[in-house]
Amino acid sequence: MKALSLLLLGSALFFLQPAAAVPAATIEADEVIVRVPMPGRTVTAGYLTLHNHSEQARQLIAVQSDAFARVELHTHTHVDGMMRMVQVDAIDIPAAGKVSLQPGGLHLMLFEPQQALEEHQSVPLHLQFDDGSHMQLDARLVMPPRR
Ligand SMILES: [Cu+2]
Repeated sequence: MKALSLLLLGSALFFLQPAAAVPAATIEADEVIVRVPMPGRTVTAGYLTLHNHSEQARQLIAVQSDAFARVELHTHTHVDGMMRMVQVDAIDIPAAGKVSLQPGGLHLMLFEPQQALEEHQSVPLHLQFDDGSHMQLDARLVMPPRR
């Protein structure tokens, strides 16, 4: 069962990242998604998990996308009992570990879509790391959760 799900995960990743040029060979990304902006909104969030297969801690320092005017690295923090989003300079990826960007925590904040964004399409993401390496990904567009 486990072998089967790993196999399925592997093929899903291959499908999601067909042309991924990955000079950052020791970093691997999965579960790469961007939410379709809510109607009338020009900002949305993106999530992914980064695995560090090296023995050195690494940092994600910047993300760009041709599909958005600007992408920021954000986290959530509690300020006076309220959840607030704040921009961060970098996201740590521990040595031989991983970091997950997910709702309520670290995330990508994507501003001003440059094209129409529809569910099941994908948008490119270009990730830059602190050691000068970089990674090109395709993020799957998903609908935001209903409230
Ligand atoms: Cu944010």
